Amino acid sequence: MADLILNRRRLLGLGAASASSLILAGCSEFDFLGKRNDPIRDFLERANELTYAAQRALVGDQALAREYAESEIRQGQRPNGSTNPSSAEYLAMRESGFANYKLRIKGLVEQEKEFTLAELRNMPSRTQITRHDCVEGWSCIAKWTGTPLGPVLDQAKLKPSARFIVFHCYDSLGGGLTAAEPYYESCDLIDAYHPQTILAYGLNDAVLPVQNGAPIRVRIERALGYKQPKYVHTIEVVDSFAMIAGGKGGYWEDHGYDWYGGI
Ligand SMILES: Nc1nc2c(c(=O)[nH]1)N[C@H]1C(S)=C(S)[C@@H](COP(=O)(O)O)O[C@H]1N2
Ligand SMILES: [Mo]
Repeated sequence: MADLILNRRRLLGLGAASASSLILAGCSEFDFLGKRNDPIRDFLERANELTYAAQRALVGDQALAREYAESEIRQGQRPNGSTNPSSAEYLAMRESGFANYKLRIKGLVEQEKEFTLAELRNMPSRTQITRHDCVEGWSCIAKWTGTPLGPVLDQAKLKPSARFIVFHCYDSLGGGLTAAEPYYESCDLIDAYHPQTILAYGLNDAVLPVQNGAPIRVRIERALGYKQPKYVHTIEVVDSFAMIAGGKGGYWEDHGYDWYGGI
């Protein structure tokens, strides 16, 4: 952890402020981010690295994402990406109202753990009204309820070598010409232990719907939409994600998106 923070501080002084306004200016036109070897995408990816360092330095490691008032919730959370996982395992679980769902925690932990949905719902909860920004150019303000991830990880006791948290999901994307690939995401320990990072099971005062990631989806409020994994079944604690799937830390990262994905 100390190493991680030190590395961030070392990244400073790279003139990030102008880079971050460039990112904002480009917000609604992100289609090219999926294309490899695109010079603008490459530039923005480097700029995003600066944003990553700059944000952490300027606002501190635990700055909160903005929270909104009830009156600012203007529409339901627009479902995007997978909205209806079709694996036999997921369908059977959905059929039983997720009664037999278990969230598994494995990897660099002292004690592997499994939590049922009821157990997660009985843990301390947090509710927050935040804005979800998708790189496709739309945003939604929604109210999320869940249990903070940090204390859940503490129950499994992270080993000192732990550096990243990987979230594995029930759904796969792609298919057609290429094989379908399971959705996954990852974050560092600072985001994992951020007070607004929750394992969400509620949306806008109702049970989290299937289209938005039932039974559990992660909210990492300072990150873009693709960093908010839905349908999470396993949390894997790792020191590197190089060996997982395409090695870039997430389904969309493997397809060219930036790993940090900060807003
Ligand atoms: N498992 C999984 N998580 C996912 C996705 C997905 O396809 N599968 N799509 C991501 C993207 S790009 C966005 S914008 C949000 C959409 O969340 P929502 O459907 O609740 O609006 O989920 C993210 N998490
Ligand atoms: Mo998205």
